[in-house]
Amino acid sequence: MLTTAQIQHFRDYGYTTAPILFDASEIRAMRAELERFKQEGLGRNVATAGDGVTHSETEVNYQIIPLNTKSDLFRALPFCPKVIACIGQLIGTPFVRQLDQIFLKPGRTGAGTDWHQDNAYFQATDPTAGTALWIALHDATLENGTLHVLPNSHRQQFAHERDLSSDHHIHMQVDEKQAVPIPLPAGGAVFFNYGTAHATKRNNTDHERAGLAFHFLRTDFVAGARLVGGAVHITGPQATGGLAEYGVQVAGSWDAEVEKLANR
Ligand SMILES: O=C(O)CCC(=O)C(=O)O
Repeated sequence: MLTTAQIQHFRDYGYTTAPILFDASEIRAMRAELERFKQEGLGRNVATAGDGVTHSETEVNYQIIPLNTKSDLFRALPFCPKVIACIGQLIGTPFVRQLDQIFLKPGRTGAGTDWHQDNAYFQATDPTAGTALWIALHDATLENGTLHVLPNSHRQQFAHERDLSSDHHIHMQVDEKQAVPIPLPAGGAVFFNYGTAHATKRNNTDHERAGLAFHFLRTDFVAGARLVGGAVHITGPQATGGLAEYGVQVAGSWDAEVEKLANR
């Protein structure tokens, strides 16, 4: 559960951090899945050579999306009790899981994901009814390009245009002096609402860094939003523990999925 101060920070500035959300065995399990994704080639490099089309041969922003179709572990994560508790504290209940993805930045060649507000994609009528949960799968530092946010930016809607360093992203202009970097140990997390402008930076180290991102939206805002990634009911009367959406009971499986993968 988040403290009153963490929740208040989210309300006041549009984001809050939880430096130890996942423990060492959970991180081992998540990284084991990441390794499998890499080996099986389940992601793709979305970085382009400045024209928004031609894939870069020198920069890599390796995006794996969606995750729930590729991994029982990541399918189970939004139903994990501590995740449900935190999301409910921040945006209220009931809520759905909207999107799940990983951005992997290889050492030296890893490219950032440029500044944007998620609500420029999702178009929820109130951006504060949704939140991202961004989890550091490796220690995330200034040097390897951790997540940066623009405090208070959720109070304003910024114009976006196509980001020509990616094959599908959009981006916005930001005064970098106002930006706040969020260094985190592996297993730490940042929650930021759909209106909070954020970016990651290039990885200037020899080691890879990955960020795991989920997006959650209050159920009463689903009808008015662009549902990129679909909607899985996590809490509320329409929630079936994943049965309705996936055909199997997913809620309650997090610990067993972690156990299966953590000591591989
Ligand atoms: O991890 C990244 O590079 C970008 C994450 C992000 O922008 C998002 O999840 O909205």
